[in-house]
Amino acid sequence: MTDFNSMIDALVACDTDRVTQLVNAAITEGIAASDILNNGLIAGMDIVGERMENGDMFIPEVLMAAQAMGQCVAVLKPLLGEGESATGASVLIGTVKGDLHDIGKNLVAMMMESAGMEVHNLGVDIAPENFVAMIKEKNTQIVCLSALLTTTMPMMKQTVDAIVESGLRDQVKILVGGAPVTQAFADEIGADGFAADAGAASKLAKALVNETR
Ligand code: B12
Repeated sequence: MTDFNSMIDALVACDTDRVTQLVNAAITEGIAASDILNNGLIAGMDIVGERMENGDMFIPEVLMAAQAMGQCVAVLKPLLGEGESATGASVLIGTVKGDLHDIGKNLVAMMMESAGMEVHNLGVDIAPENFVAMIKEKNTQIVCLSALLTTTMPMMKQTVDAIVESGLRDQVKILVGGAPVTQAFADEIGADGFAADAGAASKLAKALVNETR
């Protein structure tokens, strides 16, 4: 029987082998990949975050937990498909300049890919001008900006502003997300949408693509 607490404990303990083993066991038991992700892995990362904040866990350990999470996400990836597709939509996704967090952004990319979108994942620490250059190169319809730090949220606004200045604003829909980001912030900086998790992000992207067709 799957016990999400053991999975959470193993992730918090940075025990990659154990957490991977528990994820595989849960899959064999028929637990939905999205439940494993939300109730096991993301719940575990939340505890890692709290410990980090309280000074009970340090960067090297947080990185190890993040790596363990990455390995499990790779196992879940083929199982996270999403039915209805938005085939052909070209999506750009990246973490804004100054920010190196990529786990959530990669999950969003993965959900969008499995929904049939053509996703160009630019990586982390992406400057506004690089987003602009890639929109031109990839003929993008949806731009997704991720930020996990309150200090890099203003870079989202700078990126939106750079897209406006480049004259490309009417061609793209801009989505923003990441733990500190809210709908109110998205409205304030002139983005087209916000979603709190990868599943909702993918649904929103599909809805926006269908709207513009
Ligand atoms: C793992 C981690 C790290 C790892 C990152 C490894 C990696 N490859 O990503 C490392 C160790 C490198 C790291 C470094 C730092 N971190 Co850090 N980190 C975290 C931690 C524990 C987990 C983040 C995570 O992966 N969560 C799981 C994913 C799945 O969730 P998510 O990212 O929120 O994504 C979901 C949604 O937000 C949404 N989403 C995400 N992106 C997008 C984009 C769009 C368009 C949409 C629609 C939706 C969307 O969908 C995702 C999936 O459902 C968080 C704590 C936390 N619980 O958030 C701290 C945290 C974000 N870090 C923090 C800090 C302070 C730092 C450092 C400054 C620490 C330091 N002193 O050096 C550095 C900064 C480095 C930098 N320049 O970026 C703080 C930020 C505080 C703040 N107010 O800004 C946090 C909150 C920890 C804390 N409580 O103090 N960190």
